[in-house]
Amino acid sequence: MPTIGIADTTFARYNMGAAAIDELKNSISAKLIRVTVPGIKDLPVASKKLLEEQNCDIVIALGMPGKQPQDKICAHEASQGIMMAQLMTNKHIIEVFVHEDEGKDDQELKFLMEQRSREHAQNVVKMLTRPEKMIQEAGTGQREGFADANPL
Ligand code: RDL
Ligand code: RDL
Ligand code: RDL
Repeated sequence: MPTIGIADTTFARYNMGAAAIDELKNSISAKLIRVTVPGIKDLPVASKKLLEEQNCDIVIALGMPGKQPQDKICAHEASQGIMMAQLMTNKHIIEVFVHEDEGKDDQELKFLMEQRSREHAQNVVKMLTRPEKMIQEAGTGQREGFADANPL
């Protein structure tokens, strides 16, 4: 049975970790280990600890970069840390970021945070148990949250 780590933040305005966990529970028989940290810059080490100390096979890291310019820089830095943690552990950390300004209002933002968390949880399941399904979807314009893009 695989072990999946879930790392999320208290900064986010929606419980992204709960959405991901609900989706995982309905889709895969796995041990789930959750950790919540203050913000996205804390996700890289939280994820690395899940991979190395809790022996997770994969981690889903969820967070919400805010609207301000300093938040966008913070998101870029957090992403770089998440990528570094992946390279250091040779394991995937699926980064689920929803920028606060991606939704035109609170309702749409809530929808996007819920939906992107769930769709990336499905990516985690596929990468872990059915990598051939990912190959079938290659080049099909998949997006998480809003509608997929048109394949050419
Ligand atoms: O280590 C404590 C904090 O520095 C860390 O939690 C940061 O990720 C918090 N944070 C910011 O400092 C910031 O300027 C966050 C954001 N912006 C942000 O947009 N989203 C976050 N955290 O999740
Ligand atoms: O780890 C899961 C995702 O974070 C990761 O697959 C990203 O590469 C997905 N992604 C974005 O989050 C984004 O804002 C992509 C793009 N933009 C993009 O322009 N092209 C991509 N992925 O292939
Ligand atoms: O094609 C429209 C959007 O997908 C595009 O604007 C993306 O850049 C939005 N986006 C993010 O900003 C992000 O941080 C996406 C992701 N993460 C993601 O993981 N999956 C997406 N979009 O489909």
